[in-house]
Amino acid sequence: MSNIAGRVREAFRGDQRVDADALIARLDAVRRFLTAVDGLLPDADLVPAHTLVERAGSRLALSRDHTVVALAGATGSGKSSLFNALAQLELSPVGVRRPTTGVTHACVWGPLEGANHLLDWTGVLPRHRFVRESALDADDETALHGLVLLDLPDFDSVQRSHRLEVDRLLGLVDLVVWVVDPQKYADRVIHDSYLREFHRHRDVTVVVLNQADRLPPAEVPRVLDDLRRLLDTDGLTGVPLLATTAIDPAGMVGLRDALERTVAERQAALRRLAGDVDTVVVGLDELVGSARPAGGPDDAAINGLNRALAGAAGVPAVTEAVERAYRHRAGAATGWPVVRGWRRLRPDPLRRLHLPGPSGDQPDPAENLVAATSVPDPTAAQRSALGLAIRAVADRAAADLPAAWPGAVTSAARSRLGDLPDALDRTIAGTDLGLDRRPLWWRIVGGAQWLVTLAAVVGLGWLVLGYALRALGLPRLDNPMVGQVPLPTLLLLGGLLAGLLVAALTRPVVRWAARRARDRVEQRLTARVAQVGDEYVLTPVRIVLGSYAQARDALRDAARR
Ligand SMILES: Nc1nc2c(ncn2[C@@H]2O[C@H](COP(=O)(O)OP(=O)(O)OP(=O)(O)O)[C@@H](O)[C@H]2O)c(=O)[nH]1
Ligand SMILES: [Mg+2]
Repeated sequence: MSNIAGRVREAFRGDQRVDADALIARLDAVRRFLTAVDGLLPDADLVPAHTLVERAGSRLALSRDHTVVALAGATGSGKSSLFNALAQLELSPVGVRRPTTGVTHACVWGPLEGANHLLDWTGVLPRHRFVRESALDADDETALHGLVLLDLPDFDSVQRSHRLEVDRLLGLVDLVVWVVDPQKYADRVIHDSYLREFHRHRDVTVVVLNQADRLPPAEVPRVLDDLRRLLDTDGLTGVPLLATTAIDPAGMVGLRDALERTVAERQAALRRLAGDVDTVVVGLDELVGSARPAGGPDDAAINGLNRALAGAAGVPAVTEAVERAYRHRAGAATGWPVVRGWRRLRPDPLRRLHLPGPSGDQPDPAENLVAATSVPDPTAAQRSALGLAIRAVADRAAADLPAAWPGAVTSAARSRLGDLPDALDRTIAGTDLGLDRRPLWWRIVGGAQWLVTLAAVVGLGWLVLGYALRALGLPRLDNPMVGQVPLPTLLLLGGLLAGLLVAALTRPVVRWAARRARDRVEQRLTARVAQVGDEYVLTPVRIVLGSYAQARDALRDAARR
């Protein structure tokens, strides 16, 4: 048994007064509960709570100066006889043909006007409403002013409509007087189907053993004891139990007194609703329990989700392409100018993925709306890994929750699964890969490459010119010497060698920088993809966990008597 059920059960205190404001606060708590769990728990489990909120709202809005009391029992137990005896008028026909009463009759003590809305709400037809206010006995009846007494059909009827009518009214009235007779007081139907169900309404339950005159006087206490024992078994320990005789005014005194006290207290309506709240709270307790889940999905599950999202988003393909693109672009900027042009002929690896290509070569922003990139679609394995990771997030988040909740958490985690691919793609497309800027050192190395190449070209031109002059027999050029080597030769060979040397020295640096660019982009993309996971998977899960916490707190407030 959970804390809440325990608290509700312990809270029964016989004729303890119910504070109207406290009751309204409890009903508000039930309302808050329903708002918190709306759409998360099966509607069928919430029907009693919705019914309570609706009924209690109506009852409290109607007259609180009236007390609606129903006479309920098996056919022939004497409900109509008691009704007439209390009213001291023949209002509800009493008969030998069973069942006699087919529709509910009502008698109001005091003016009918105030009670009419209440009777409209209970659905008693106007032609079956009576007023017990006669000038002759006005004083005798004052003690019952405010009583609205209902004579119900039999609940064990051969007529199904009677039973439905009884069940409907038992859900609405403020106090029930269960009428049993010496023959049928131990019948299973009344105990199993009715009295036991009312054990949370002990303080608005009265049981009368009618037709007591049919028993030898010495037998009455024995039958009452037996009945008391049965009531104890029904969970109705302590409810008022009286013997009545409808055909003898002296045999009505005890019941009349009990009704006068009830009417004077004006507590029955509140107690009945308090009992209803107790019943509903205990019913809901199983759905909510008292678990205090961790603040949200745990870190290991979130890391797993982020890895799966990165896989499904194609982050490895993009980072790979970034590394290659870096090498490609750096090579084009710093490579040996003699072969640089040839490099440019090869496509940029990022362009192939429809990611920002070489500077100024941005993809069309309109493409960003849907399927912005051409990053390969996730494979079946990546898709199933993502499914599993989402499941793991939900399972871990719902691990401590009662059985009704994990389903809601899983649905929330998967609720935006359909939007994920586009969201991931847009994120990849919108992430700055940091390759737009041409680093200064590329330009310096590139400039150096041009210089040495220029030197080689000058040397070559010089040599060619020297050969040409010699071939034409013209005066020779004076080749300055650097050490043993003529300057043009030095320029040509030195330039070519220096170009190759710079290219060879730059290559490992480019590789290293490309790996760094790849790591940087990987970090950036992983963070962005994690944001998508947060928005599309974790946030819906947190919302459900928040609803759970609100529902649990609301139910705890509703349980507070
Ligand atoms: N001796 C005796 N007879 C009673 C008493 N109360 C009711 N009766 C008789 O029991 C029979 C049934 O009484 P009703 O008042 O019609 O019983 P009911 O519970 O209204 O029956 P339904 O309307 O069919 O559900 C009638 O013949 C009554 O006269 C009582 O206290 N003593
Ligand atoms: Mg009757």
